[in-house]
Amino acid sequence: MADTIAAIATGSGVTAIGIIRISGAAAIDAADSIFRSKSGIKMSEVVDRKLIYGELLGRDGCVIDICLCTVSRKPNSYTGEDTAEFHCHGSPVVLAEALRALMSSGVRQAQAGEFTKRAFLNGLLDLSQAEAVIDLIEAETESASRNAAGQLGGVLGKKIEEIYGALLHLSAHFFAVIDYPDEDIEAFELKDYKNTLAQAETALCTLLSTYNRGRIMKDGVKTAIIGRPNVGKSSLLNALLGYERAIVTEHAGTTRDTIEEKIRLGSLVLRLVDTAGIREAEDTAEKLGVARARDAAESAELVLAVFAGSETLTSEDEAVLKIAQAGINKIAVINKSDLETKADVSAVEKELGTASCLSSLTGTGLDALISRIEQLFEDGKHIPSGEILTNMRQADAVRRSLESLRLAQEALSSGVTPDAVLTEIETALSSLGEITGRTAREDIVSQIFERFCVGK
Ligand SMILES: Nc1nc2c(ncn2[C@@H]2O[C@H](COP(=O)(O)OP(=O)(O)OP(=O)(O)O)[C@@H](O)[C@H]2O)c(=O)[nH]1
Ligand SMILES: [Mg+2]
Repeated sequence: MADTIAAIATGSGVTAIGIIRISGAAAIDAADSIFRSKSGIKMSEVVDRKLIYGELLGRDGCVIDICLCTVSRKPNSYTGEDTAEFHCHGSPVVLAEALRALMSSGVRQAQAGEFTKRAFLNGLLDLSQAEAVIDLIEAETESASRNAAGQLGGVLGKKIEEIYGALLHLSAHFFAVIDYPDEDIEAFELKDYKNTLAQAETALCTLLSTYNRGRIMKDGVKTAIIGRPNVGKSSLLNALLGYERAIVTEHAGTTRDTIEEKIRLGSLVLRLVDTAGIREAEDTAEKLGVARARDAAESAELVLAVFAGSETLTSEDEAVLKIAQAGINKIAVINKSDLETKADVSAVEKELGTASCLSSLTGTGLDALISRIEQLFEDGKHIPSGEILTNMRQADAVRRSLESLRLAQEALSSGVTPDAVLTEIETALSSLGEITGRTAREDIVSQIFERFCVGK
């Protein structure tokens, strides 16, 4: 039997309410060991999910808080085990002392994600739902939180299980045909098989096609701000952030290293990366900085190529144009619009399309740039409810499953023996099972829960 664990479930620091969770066979006895209800009733005698008012006791038996306690017995609890919760005043000192008192009654400190891991191991959540818990906690936008809530409710797991079920049925039939060739089992209905495989492929393709939006929704849009020195890249970063994050000076070559900051634009999160000015650098540090700037542009979802409108274009600007052209999404920014325009804006627009003219100094034109970025990445304001794939591990499993399904279809069409088709279907099933946790390896499951916070 798993041992009994406890943790402070609420955030560190002073809060209005602080919650301590306990889970395991000894949870309710442990709760009774540090709690004295006002009415005199023991928590072991209280019905599930009823809040009981009383005194919380420290290791020396003295009262350390007046709080509420509730219990939920297995299997009707978050973890599927007996659980107890204290709702205390949110003093870190009180919570830490209560936890120590629990430890001295034989309960141990929970590891990161251990409550949710127990819920998964006890079959209350599948792995996609467990992963949605952390996605929900970490969601930075409304879309991301709604999608995670849908997945916590089982939307993704259900979708995967439907495909899994159809393939499993197919596989069982193949096995029967191979293992009992003389039995009266429905003959190979090739057309049905092809249909099932094609339907599974379409469903997985549709799911995988949501991953790009999902990745952006979860991790934000990596946005590289590039340009030659002194065009106002750091000023643009600061203007977008609304505070002086990066050092700005009139000297070319001020920014040496990349600087990354997140901002929220409506339903979008941008991971802005300010970079060193692109030029033939003399010293090693600047050379490395320029290399990092190029790397940032290469790996970015969006490149903001900044030019100084107040100066004529240079060969360094040409280099920036080339780098930006290779980007997946790019917007030319003609900065310093508060000064007289000397740059050949049409030359920039010929390469990168309509430019956004703005002044990082005065803020003019900044809102228009922000709207453009939002339009580029927002999906018609559609708020998802769990149908968007946001997780790299899950996307990879879908990809591998699709690959196996394609091989299975090829094998079926080319008329090879049924066992070759079956092998591919089995591989596809195994990959799909990783998403819900049917077939996920133990080390991978452990890795997933290590990402959680303690107390969840
Ligand atoms: N007039 C005007 N000056 C600006 C504007 N944006 C930036 N500047 C000035 O341009 C100079 C360079 O700005 P930075 O933001 O440091 O330029 P940078 O591209 O980050 O430069 P490096 O880090 O050296 O590559 C500073 O003196 C800024 O005050 C603008 O919109 N208008
Ligand atoms: Mg700079």
